[in-house]
Amino acid sequence: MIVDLRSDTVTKPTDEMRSAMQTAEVGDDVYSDDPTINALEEKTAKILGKQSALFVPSGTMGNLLALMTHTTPGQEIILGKDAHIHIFEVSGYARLCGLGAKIITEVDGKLCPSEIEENIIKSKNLHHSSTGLICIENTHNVAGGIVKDLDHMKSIYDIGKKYNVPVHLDGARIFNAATYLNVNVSEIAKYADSVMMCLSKGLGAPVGSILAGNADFIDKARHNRKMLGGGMRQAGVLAAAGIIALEKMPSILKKDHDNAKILAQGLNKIDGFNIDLKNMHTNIVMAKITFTEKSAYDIADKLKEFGILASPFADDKLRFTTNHHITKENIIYVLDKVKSI
Ligand code: TLP
Repeated sequence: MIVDLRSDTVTKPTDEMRSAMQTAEVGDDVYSDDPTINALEEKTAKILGKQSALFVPSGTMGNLLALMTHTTPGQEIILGKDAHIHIFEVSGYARLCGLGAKIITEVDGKLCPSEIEENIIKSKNLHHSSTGLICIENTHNVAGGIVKDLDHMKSIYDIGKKYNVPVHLDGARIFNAATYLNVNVSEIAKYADSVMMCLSKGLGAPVGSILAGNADFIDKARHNRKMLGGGMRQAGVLAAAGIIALEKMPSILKKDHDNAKILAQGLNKIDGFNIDLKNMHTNIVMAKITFTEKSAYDIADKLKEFGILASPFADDKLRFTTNHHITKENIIYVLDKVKSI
């Protein structure tokens, strides 16, 4: 048996997605001729409460387009030290967008609003650049799937408005955040000028993410997507799965969260594993490994012998991510094997 808890990106398309892919109407999306992509973009814009949306191959490209479209080279962005954009996107903000960064502290996946305010460049000065964007992440991956509440989102958005600096939300898992908060995703998205969300994670689509924002921003992002080679032609076969992901999959995320909680509670009872249960909000269990003689990498290797796959994030951090293929029985099996090692 294989229990793959490395990520929710490992999910395979459902049968319904596969049949929708087979029958999807397609056209050349670079000419805006793909009806299925157009339908997906319209549907997602509506769900997120934004004017417009753009289908992109990956979350990384969606974030990169947001950075590139909101800013001009030489500006600075403000983001957290553990932000996915900072640590998992190959420093694209510097290499491809020519941006500097003010990297600030994060506590429980939250940026401190006053620290954001301090780091915004407020006056014109020969020596300084200017602040082009504030980036936030909800749910926060490295912090263990933590959800930022709406008041916190608003407090950051208000600072952005005060200084005329746009806010971009890396909402790769915004549906997980909405499930936890029991709100519509638009309630979260309204506190950001642009939002990137992934169809290919907990929602189970094989490929694709969405960037959403106002119409002018998305027109410019579409142009930048072409420059990056992201004009995808007859990709309606992929968008068809994305539509099913949006329609059918959000309701199953609660089950993933419940399974993650059972796993976290069980692991926390095992010596050498420590999980911050009060911050167990969604489908990511970030276990702190407290063994001195065994690292997260050693434990991941050992678990592989039982067909259990997990992601070491550091010597002392092992990530388990539930997804729609994972059952409660799988979790019981994992806990049993972890105890045995
Ligand atoms: N995250 C992946 C890995 O890159 C770590 C994962 O397995 O969790 N924003 C956030 C918050 C993400 O977690 C990810 C993917 C992305 C953006 C990028 O999405 P993709 O993989 O589609 O480029």
